[in-house]
Amino acid sequence: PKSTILQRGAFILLEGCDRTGKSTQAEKLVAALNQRGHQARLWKFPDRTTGIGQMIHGYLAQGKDLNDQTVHLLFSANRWEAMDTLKTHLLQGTTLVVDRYAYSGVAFSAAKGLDLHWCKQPDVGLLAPDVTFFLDMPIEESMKRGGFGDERYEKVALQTKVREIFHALQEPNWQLIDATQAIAAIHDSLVHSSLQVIAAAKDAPLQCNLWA
Ligand code: Z5A
Ligand code: MG
Repeated sequence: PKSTILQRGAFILLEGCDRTGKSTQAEKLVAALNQRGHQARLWKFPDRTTGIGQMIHGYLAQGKDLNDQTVHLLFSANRWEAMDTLKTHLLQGTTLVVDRYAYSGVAFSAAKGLDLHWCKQPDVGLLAPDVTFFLDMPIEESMKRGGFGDERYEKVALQTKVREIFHALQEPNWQLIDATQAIAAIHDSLVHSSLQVIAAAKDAPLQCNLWA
């Protein structure tokens, strides 16, 4: 008889510097997975819809001043407040395509000068992704794309440091993606890899051990 044990969804993360196409790809990936009969949904960090998310939005987009440590902890709290919901989705068999996560949190705060080890601590023990697609390209190239320059962190020197820190944070389950490729080419390779990750994750336990 067929097993009645529910198979969990996969935690698929897209990370990278600004304008590397994370949101474009995340949306397309969710649609492609759903089309293939996998239940998938998009989750974006920061989640600007919560109270904490609104404080983050005020800082990023409206020039509200907060010190670097406070902002860092707000981004982390914005992930922790989502954990129960994310776990429920995964355990119900929904694959989550997540647009930015703790790696962005550490990369931006450490680029501003906070200690790297300190930066990682508040996120220790979060759900760990099954795969991280790291969309990477030279900052000079991404700057040519639409929208760059609208928010607080969109400056070349800072973005260059952020990119270096992302590279230093790479883990064995990261897949480096050349983000200068055409949207369709990147999409095809993300779908291909994601189907493999979904198949491998479905019988594996949830990992609540980020950086632990
Ligand atoms: N932040 C933080 O400090 N700490 C944290 O813990 C977290 C985040 C989670 C807001 O994030 C800021 O928060 C961000 C990091 C910091 N810093 N900044 N600035 P956000 O995720 O809300 O940022 P965003 O506004 O969504 O932009 P983005 O993520 O930088 O862009 P993207 O999602 O990578 O790219 P996109 O929107 O898909 O594409 C950008 C443009 O390029 C668009 O016109 C596309 O049509 C075009 N595009 C996309 N792909 C291609 C290809 N392949 N070729 C050509 N053109 C393309
Ligand atoms: Mg985005």
